[in-house]
Order: sequence, then structure tokens, then C-alpha cells
Amino acid sequence: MPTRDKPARNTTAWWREADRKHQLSPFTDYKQLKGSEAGARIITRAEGVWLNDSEGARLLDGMAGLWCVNVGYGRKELAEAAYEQMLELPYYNTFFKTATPPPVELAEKLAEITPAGLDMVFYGSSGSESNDTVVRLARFYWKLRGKPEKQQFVSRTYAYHGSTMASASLGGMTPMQEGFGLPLPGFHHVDPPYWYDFGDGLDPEEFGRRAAKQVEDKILEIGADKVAAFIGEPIQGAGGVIIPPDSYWPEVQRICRKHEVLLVADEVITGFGRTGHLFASEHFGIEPDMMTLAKGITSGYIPLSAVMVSGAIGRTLAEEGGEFFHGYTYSGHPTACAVALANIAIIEREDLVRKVREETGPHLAKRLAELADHPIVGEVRSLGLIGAVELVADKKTHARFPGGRAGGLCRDHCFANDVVLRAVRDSMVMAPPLTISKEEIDELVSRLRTCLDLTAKDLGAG
Ligand code: PXG
Repeated sequence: MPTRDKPARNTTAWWREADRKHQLSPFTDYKQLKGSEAGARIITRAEGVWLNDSEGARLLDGMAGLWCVNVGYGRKELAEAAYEQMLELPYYNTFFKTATPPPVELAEKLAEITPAGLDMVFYGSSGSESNDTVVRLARFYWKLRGKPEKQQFVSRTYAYHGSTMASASLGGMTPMQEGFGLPLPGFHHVDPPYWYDFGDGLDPEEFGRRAAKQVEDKILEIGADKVAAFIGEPIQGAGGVIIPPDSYWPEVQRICRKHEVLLVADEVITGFGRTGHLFASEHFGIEPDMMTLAKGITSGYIPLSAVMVSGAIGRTLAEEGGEFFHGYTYSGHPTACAVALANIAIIEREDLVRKVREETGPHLAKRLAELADHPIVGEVRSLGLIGAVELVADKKTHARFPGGRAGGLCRDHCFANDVVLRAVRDSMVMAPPLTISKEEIDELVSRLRTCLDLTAKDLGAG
């Protein structure tokens, strides 16, 4: 009989205790988790959009893992692609004048499917690594172009570009910077195009132009001759699914071109069909000079990331020469690239992007719109299968509940009611697998409504 102090191996209680004792999980309050009786929920398997935990519960995964499992769980052919590649050639590097077939085949495929002009690729294993690569590439490019003083970067508050020191400097999450000596010198931030919180009563399109103007003002303040690049997520995901007004991105692109500042789209979340376009840059009408990809590139089945680079930058690298002193052991990992190729084949064969654009995306928007009359819902917004629900105390003034507790409360209710959603401040955000059915969307929204009711009750509202 296992005792309370010593649970039997590989049981829920044992995993929880070993987790508390030995694993330092990301973005976790260790004091809180290690001291809590409940411990972590142990997820043991998954199929489609459904997760199973070790205690037999079935959870609807409204977040596609962490915004990444685009083709859903349980895809045998991705496992087979990895298995076959591992037997053939599990690993070989792409340093020192060698290459292997999968990264080459994937590079050709990515050049074909990403927006016009992006036709070269530098691989990594995470979004963070790829955004670090952007910093290096941009600085290297301007040096080769005879403008070595173009070193600095502009991005936005609430941006998430990763957790390494350079990518967290590009990001605009203050808690990730304060106390860590970040941002590094040369990284600047402007307000996000977040109409709901920053709109000041302006018409959204006018607000979009004002938010873009802040980018220009910042470039001029630093000096255009010192700015290497502007980086932004077409839709800020971890920052709260901030969907900019249509006026924003074309204006940012015009400003970047005017001041010879590279435009970098971080499509780590928005890439591979999330918005109902293969890449959100297509929706917003921009042609970035670089684009970072991760997550949906393999649907999270294995780590892989990429920086897409324009032909113009690629030509400068090729024509001006000089070694690019940068790379990772796993740049162009053959097994990860083989999985990415199989994953993209699924997205194409199952017509997932069109389905998101024409069927499931509009269905999610319609069902979310029905939540707008809920007493604590201030706004719902979505594009394709990425969306947010704003929780407010006052629908008119957009005033939040005191203490910033509403999001966390609602998230905990969702988790207890077997639907996984994220809370970002007081926004509930969602990004389910692109394979989610209309019935499963109905289920997701109906569970969310129940949890909104419970949250309203906790807050004494409605
Ligand atoms: N760019 C964007 C837009 C991201 O969302 C990264 C880069 C970094 O990718 P890696 O692979 O290094 O994690 C991300 C990651 C959350 C959450 O809580 C979001 C991310 C990661 C972890 C948690 O919403 N996005």
C-alpha cells in the first residue's frame, strides 16, 4: 500500500510530487506551486482537440497547446515522418559546407508558400532563437550595406517575441525585463495598436493611423540612420490577441520603407493558417523583409523555427560576403524538418486554411458575438481561429474590475470545467487547433459562458 509520503511510482500523486521536487517549469511561481496541495495537472494523452489528464478527465484544448498544435493531436503521419527520418538519418548538421535533404526540401517549400519576396530561410529550434537570429541578421545586413550604425530596434509594449535575452528585449513584457537587466541597450518600444484599451474614443481606423505614427515618431527620435528594424506580431498573441485596425499595418510598412527600416513580421503564432490565411501578413496586406516562424510549422510535434529572409537581403549576404558568425547545433535538424514537411502536407491536403477562413473562423466569430451581451463582457474579437473576450466592470467606459483578478478567476473556472483557455490580464484568449469542428466550437463557447457566469458571481457582478 503506498503511503501518503511515498506514492507509488508513475501515479498522479507521484508525478505531482516529483514535479514539485525536481522540475522548474516556465513562467511559474515556484513558491505557490510547490506549496500547493493540488500541484500540476498531469496531461497524459490527446486526440483531435481533446486532452486527457491522468485522473481520467477530458479537456477541450482551446489553446492548441501553446498556440501551436495547428493540425490537432494524434497525427500518425507526423510520428511516421519522424520515425522514418530517424532511421535514415536522425541528425546531421548544416554547418561547414554540409546539408541534408529535409531542410533543403523544406526551404524550397517555405519559399514557395510564404509571401512574395521571402525566399531564403535560416533555421532554429524555437521562436526565441529565430528572433535572436533576426537581431543578428539585421545588424549584419546593414553592416554589409555600409551602414553599420543601423543597430537599433523598435517594437511594441505587450509584444512577445521570446524569452532569451535578445528576444525578451524585443518583447514588451515589463515583468520579463525588470530585474533582469533588460531590455538590452538599443531596444525601444511604442504603444500597441490596442484600440479597446488605448483607443481614447477615436474611431478604430483613425486610432490605427495614430498607433502607426508612434512608430515613425520613435524612429525619428532615435534617428532613422540608427534603426535597423521594426518587429511586430501581425496579431499580438500572448499580449492579449490584439487585432490591429486595418489602417495600421500598411501605414507601418510605408513608414518603414520611407526610413529604410527593415520590417519584420513575427508570425510564430499567426503563421500556418491561424487567421484563415496561411500567413497573417497576407490578410493585413504587408510584405515583410523578414518573417519568423515556429509553433505551427510542425504543429508543435517537434521543435523547429525559421527566419524567412527577403531576396534583397539574401542577395546582399551572397554578394557582399563575410562569414555570418551565428548558428545553432540544431539549425536545419533533419527530423524536425521532415515533420514540418509532413505537417504542411496535411494543412494543404485537408484544405485547413480555407476551412478556417470560410467555415470555422466565421462560426467562432458568430458564437463569440453571442457572448457580447454577457454582463461582464466588454468586447469580443477574432480573426480566423484566434480570438479574445474582454472582461470589464463597465461596458461603457471599459473600466476593469479592481485588482485585475477577473481574467485569472475565469481561467481557473475554465480549467476546472475542462476547457483550456488563457487569461492575459483581463482578456480571455483562445486559439484552438485548426481542425476544431463547429460542434466543438459550440462546446467551447458554451463552457466559456458557464465560466463567465461563475466569474461574474465571484465578482458580485451581473
Ligand atoms: N514569438 C511569438 C509571437 C510567440 O508567441 C515566441 C516568439 C517565442 O517562441 P518560443 O518557441 O521560443 O517559445 C512566441 C512564444 C503564452 C505563451 O503564455 C506564448 C508563447 C510562449 C509561451 C507562452 O501565451 N509564445
